[in-house]
Amino acid sequence: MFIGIPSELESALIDLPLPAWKLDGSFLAKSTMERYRTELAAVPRFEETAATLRHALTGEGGGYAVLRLGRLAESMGAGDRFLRLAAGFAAEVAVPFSPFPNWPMWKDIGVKVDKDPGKSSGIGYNAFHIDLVNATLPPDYTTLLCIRPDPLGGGPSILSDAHAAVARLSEDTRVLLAEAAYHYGTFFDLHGVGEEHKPFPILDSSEPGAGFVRFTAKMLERSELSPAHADAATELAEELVRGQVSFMLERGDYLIVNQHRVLHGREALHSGQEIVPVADRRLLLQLFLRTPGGAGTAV
Ligand SMILES: O=C(O)CCC(=O)C(=O)O
Ligand SMILES: [Fe+2]
Repeated sequence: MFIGIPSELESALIDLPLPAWKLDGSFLAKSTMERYRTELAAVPRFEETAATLRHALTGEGGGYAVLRLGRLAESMGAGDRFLRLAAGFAAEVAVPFSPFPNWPMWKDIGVKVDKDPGKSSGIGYNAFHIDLVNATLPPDYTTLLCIRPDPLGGGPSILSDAHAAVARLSEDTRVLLAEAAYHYGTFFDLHGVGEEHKPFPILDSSEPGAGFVRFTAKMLERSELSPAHADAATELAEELVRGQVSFMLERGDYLIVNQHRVLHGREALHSGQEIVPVADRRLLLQLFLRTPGGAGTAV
């Protein structure tokens, strides 16, 4: 699931004059999508790399990919021109958008030592979840671009095939997971992701292997659930861990996750974050994608 960039492609991308992106509401403007596509399609070996990426995300047994953009980040610096290239790759998968009206398209995930350690930008174990779990239309893809790994060497990413985990559970547990008995978090002023879903079922009524597994293991400690539903959710969380893969994102790695198939999270950062200057701490940039033509494309 690691996709390297052929050196021919790399050298051509370094000089590619992609313009600044424009948004139309919370979505990447059509004019930007088209301009990036036209520029990138003309670069040797781009189309085959984009096809490999799409196959990794949607093909049998797939669901996530890591594009290795580290040498590009090295030669270009991880500034705006690099972010345009990463957005160009993302736009080959689906339409980039920002659900948060007051945030830029790429949202910072830094490290905050005072935050709930288990939540985004916290220093602890970030348990398996899909992003925007309590929206009726979670983003089809979540993407994380690594600008700086943890200088102390912690925080590997974890990924797990959600439908495979569900398939290992008993029928009784699956029945409980299909009940609208779960809730998590707050929902305020979000765009392009539908309405608040509260309470929600973890499994929707679609056939096995299809639909979102609408789950966050963070609810186990932070939401009040009935004992039976809490037990079912705990079993799912355990199966996700049993099936997990884990790896460290390096500078310039671009992790793209198909939220219909794979749940993600992150192991704890290394201890001692307090003494790392804020400017040296781990930094990811997050971008969400919406599949064109799918429900929820309209702003
Ligand atoms: O820090 C990470 O690697 C993952 C963060 C994450 O999943 C999130 O903020 O939603
Ligand atoms: Fe996440």
